[in-house]
Amino acid sequence: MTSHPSLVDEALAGSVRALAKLITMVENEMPGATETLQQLYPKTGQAFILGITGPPGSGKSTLTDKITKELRKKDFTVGIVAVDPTSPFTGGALLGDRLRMQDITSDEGVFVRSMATRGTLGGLAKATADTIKILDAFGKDFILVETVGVGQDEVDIVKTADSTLLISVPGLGDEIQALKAGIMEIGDIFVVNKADREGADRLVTELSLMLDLSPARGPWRPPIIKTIATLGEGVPELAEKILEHRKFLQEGDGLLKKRNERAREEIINLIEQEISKYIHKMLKYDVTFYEVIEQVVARKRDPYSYARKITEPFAKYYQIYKVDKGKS
Ligand SMILES: Nc1nc2c(ncn2[C@@H]2O[C@H](COP(=O)(O)OP(=O)(O)O)[C@@H](O)[C@H]2O)c(=O)[nH]1
Ligand SMILES: [Mg+2]
Repeated sequence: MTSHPSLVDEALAGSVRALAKLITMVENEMPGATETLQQLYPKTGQAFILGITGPPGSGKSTLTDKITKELRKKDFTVGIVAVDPTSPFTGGALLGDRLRMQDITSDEGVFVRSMATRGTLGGLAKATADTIKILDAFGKDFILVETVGVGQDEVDIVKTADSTLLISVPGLGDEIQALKAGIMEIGDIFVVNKADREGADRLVTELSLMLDLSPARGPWRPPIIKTIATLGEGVPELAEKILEHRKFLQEGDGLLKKRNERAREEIINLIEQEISKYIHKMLKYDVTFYEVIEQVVARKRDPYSYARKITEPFAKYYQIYKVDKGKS
């Protein structure tokens, strides 16, 4: 397997097509994907990754578009990764949405990528993380990741962000309940969008109370910003808060801490994937495995001791490893 030096070189020279091809290749785990990521890895770590999450229809795509324009005014380059399958970046857009997006998609400083829907969300999280790395390696200053904030899997995607915007809107009825369901703590900046609607101020108050009640969150108190995304109202203030949070993380040890935690999880995931890849290969070619299955079903043996037997080399290796690491 080889990496794709030509694609990498073309993308580095500024070819948007090469960049898109490279992402497709890595997304689909085509041959050379890992080598490409290996090659690009030293160039990553420069971009600031901003997660944008909230319920469907809350205005994530509209805000992503407006925040991008604000960042472009400050001469930052921007990569957008839309994980939300209904977002207007995804081609299935309504005409109005497509027109709305047009000026950012024709801007050279902006690269938009929609993630294809995956069979498994684990796969989606990995594909998203890999896409972010590629955009990072190719010099985007900011990478905005739009994702629907509904389940644990989306929360996992948001975990790849340095900073997260949590969008809510008035008039959903149980919006606070929805936020409480596990995602409140991931918000670094709270956005009350559709502030042209009734109930926006009440929602701000409720959010503020909830933040007061939530357990110690450290020195950063998430600000709450009201926006009307369609009109761009409140977006300059929001962009300022984003830059403020970035500065806060960079000047303290926040960014390093987040990235250490992320690297730790990533390394462990990769090791697990490698090991499980070999176990699957082994069992695939092991003709006696079918017998084992039959015996387990017939209760002639138990699955636990078989699992131990297959992984025995790791257990042995661990004994050596333990002593070895203990010494040095
Ligand atoms: N009234 C109002 N409508 C908005 C606002 N922001 C977005 N919308 C509309 O809400 C709909 C959903 O927006 P979209 O950005 O696609 O939401 P997403 O599903 O969270 O990405 C669109 O029709 C937008 O034009 C706002 O601040 N006020
Ligand atoms: Mg959307």
